[in-house]
Amino acid sequence: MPDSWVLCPICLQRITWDDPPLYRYDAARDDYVEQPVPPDAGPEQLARLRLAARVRCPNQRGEPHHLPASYGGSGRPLVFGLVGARGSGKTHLLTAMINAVDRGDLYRHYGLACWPLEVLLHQEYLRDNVGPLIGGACVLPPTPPGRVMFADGFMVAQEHGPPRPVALFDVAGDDLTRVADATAFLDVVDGLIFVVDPLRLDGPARRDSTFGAVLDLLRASGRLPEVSAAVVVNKADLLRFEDPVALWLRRDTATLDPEESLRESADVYAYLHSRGAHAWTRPYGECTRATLHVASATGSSATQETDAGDAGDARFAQGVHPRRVLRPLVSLLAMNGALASSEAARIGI
Ligand SMILES: Nc1nc2c(ncn2[C@@H]2O[C@H](COP(=O)(O)OP(=O)(O)O)[C@@H](O)[C@H]2O)c(=O)[nH]1
Ligand SMILES: [Mg+2]
Ligand SMILES: [Zn+2]
Repeated sequence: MPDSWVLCPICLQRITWDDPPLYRYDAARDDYVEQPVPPDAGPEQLARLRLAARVRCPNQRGEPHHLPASYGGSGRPLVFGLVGARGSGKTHLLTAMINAVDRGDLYRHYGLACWPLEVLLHQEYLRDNVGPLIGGACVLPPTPPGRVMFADGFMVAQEHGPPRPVALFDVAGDDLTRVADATAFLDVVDGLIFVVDPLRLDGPARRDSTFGAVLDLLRASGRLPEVSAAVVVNKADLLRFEDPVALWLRRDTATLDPEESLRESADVYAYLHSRGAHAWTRPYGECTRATLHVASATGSSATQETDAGDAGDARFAQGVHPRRVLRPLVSLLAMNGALASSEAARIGI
């Protein structure tokens, strides 16, 4: 009999899944408690118990985390991550994206039902990231270097389809190539969001070494053909006088249209080339399926509230108004079959 193991989407370890003990989330205690199974429970009662039950990941490193009891049967998780230089806006973009998912945009516009993969970690992410940025218009603190972090995850399901786990990782800056757990991440990643920082387009290097480094690692391990890419020109609010970037940023359509996706990709590609930023388009040329996007995580730049220059006090004085942040994720879901339709099949080809 083959070993029954699954990939934990949170710590990225292989874990054995052999009739594990059940837990349930107890809202009053705000924690997981063991879920006893009555010895005389019938199959229907068992099925009902399992529906809400959780299994604790046996990996002792890091925070304890729990997966849906149905996880063992739900197939390999989709693992997505953000790549880009420090300061390119990965954390803000991911936060705006998760906010959009959390308020139900994937279901409303694309018919994809979503629920949290891990209740406690999801609540933590809302409290530490989504609340301060979207609710408080605060600049989020820089991600500590040297880490590949599980940010949040969802179970996603199309009508009548089986649920699929999706895990999102916030990768800390330029040192992905030097971090030990980056290897574990790159060994299983399915889709990458490459974040282009327009502020670097004027710099002398006109490149982002993280893009090339990740592509080179994936090529070396033979995984490049399996990984899809969404290249995002983030902070596009800074480019509001630059056609066609500005035109795309103002569009507010939320449908999965391969024609439109191709036009946006072609425009962004041409824009990056016109700025001499060829290295930034590498993922488009090298990954089998890829799209290019325009987005703004926050809608405007942050301003310093005090004149003391305290980093902690920076805020978005005009409020936070994310633009087109969900599309890169929608494209990855389409390119990886979690969003399946005749339109989705033509995204990123
Ligand atoms: N104008 C503008 N600034 C942004 C946007 N997204 C992020 N920033 C700024 O970029 C800086 C770095 O963002 P962060 O998400 O921490 O970058 P990371 O290091 O790639 O995770 C922050 O100070 C933000 O204020 C955006 O969409 N527009
Ligand atoms: Mg960050
Ligand atoms: Zn785990």
